[in-house]
Amino acid sequence: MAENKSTTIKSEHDLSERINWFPGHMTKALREVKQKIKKVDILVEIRDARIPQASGNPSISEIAQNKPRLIVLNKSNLADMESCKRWESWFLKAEQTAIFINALKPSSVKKITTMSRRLLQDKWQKYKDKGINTPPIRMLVVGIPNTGKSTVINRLTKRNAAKTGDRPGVTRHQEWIVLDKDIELLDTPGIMPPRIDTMQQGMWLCAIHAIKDEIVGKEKVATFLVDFLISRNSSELKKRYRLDCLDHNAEELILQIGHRLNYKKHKGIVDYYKTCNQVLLDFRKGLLGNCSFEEPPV
Ligand SMILES: Nc1nc2c(ncn2[C@@H]2O[C@H](COP(=O)(O)OP(=O)(O)O)[C@@H](O)[C@H]2O)c(=O)[nH]1
Ligand SMILES: [Mg+2]
Repeated sequence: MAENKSTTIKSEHDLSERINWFPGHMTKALREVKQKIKKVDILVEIRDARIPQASGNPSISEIAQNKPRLIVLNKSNLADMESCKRWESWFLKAEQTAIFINALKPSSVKKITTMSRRLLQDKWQKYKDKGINTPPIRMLVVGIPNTGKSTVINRLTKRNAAKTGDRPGVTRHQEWIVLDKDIELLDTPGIMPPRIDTMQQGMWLCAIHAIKDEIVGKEKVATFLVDFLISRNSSELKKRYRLDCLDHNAEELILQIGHRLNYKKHKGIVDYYKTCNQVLLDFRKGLLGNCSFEEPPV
């Protein structure tokens, strides 16, 4: 993979060639996650609320060993609220437990422990009925890159530290972080590689930065994104860069944005790469408005 990393994908064929490399990486990553899963009672799968299904990894079902799974749709503060509502109903119908959170908000992250306890309630009740002392619930955070796994883990840990106050809040014994008397967290997340089935999914994953920009090239990711925002008639895009109208193609608009930002090279020519980079930075900070890429299947 390394040798091809810096090249730019020019066509769909080019991308599908790249997709073919993932299985090798996937096998190794999945093997590691599989080992971690063995140690826990519940999987907390962090996804991106802007692509609720394509930011998951279907292979997780195969290696989950029938353990309960909580799907956490993070970064909901960057997603379109109406779309989140549609997905909420979809997950309910599909009988998958999914919650929307914003990991930057402590109260939101708290939902994870509450739901985890609820998902294991019946199993733990059986222990109690038999008079067996209930073990702590052990959980593992899994997910593709950049979905917020580390942020979630840090928040869950901090919450506990704040609560306990006068004694060491985070008890580290080996690899477990004690979150509460009845709940423990494996301290390193299981990192799942993204699975790309289509060019469109690949581009969504690039937009949310689950795939490094270098794989596809910043220009291509930014062009895709601006195209998407044009299709949504994004007032935020227009406002942010003081554009007169969006009645242009993505390349033309990026050039206009470059002019507005005064990102120029010699002789006043727009620095296209720098402009694309800025658009991506702004989008990922939420400065180009809330948006969701994927809609629930009908
Ligand atoms: N806006 C927003 N940003 C988030 C949220 N959760 C995480 N981030 C940011 O997303 C980036 C990646 O988060 P990180 O926890 O490192 O992801 P990881 O690769 O899955 O461990 C960081 O810049 C976080 O600050 C969220 O709910 N909302
Ligand atoms: Mg991380």
